[in-house]
Amino acid sequence: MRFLQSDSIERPPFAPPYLKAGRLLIGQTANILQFLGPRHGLVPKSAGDRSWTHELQLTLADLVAEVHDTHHPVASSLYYEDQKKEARRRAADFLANRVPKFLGYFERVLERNSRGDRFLVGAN
Ligand SMILES: N[C@@H](CCC(=O)N[C@@H](CS)C(=O)NCC(=O)O)C(=O)O
Repeated sequence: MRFLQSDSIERPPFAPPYLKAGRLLIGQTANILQFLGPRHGLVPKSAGDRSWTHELQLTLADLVAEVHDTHHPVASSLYYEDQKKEARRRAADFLANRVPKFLGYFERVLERNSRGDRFLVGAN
């Protein structure tokens, strides 16, 4: 984290993870994947498919943030031990309502992918 506070970095990422690729320093998981995907042949070529892939990744980022918040429902800066009561309520609601909504969504995306229901985007 000290590295990210160095004055010599013109475009500092807010937090890990970040990717250093030559002279580039790229933060935010979805942004890192958007950079790596085309370079490693992991996304289709069309702009529409790439935008859709990125949309799904951003939705996954929303899910990850909600998972985090089950343990830090009052404040990220507080220890889990200091917000256990609220965490219990938040986790119960998360499991009852949010997990089915997110997983139901991704199930539908899988089913509706006309190029193969084993993948969210494209045929592989
Ligand atoms: N939206 C970011 C989240 C990154 C993140 O939550 N990083 C954590 C460590 S894995 C962190 O250091 N957060 C510091 C903070 O939120 O203050 C991503 O998808 O990469």
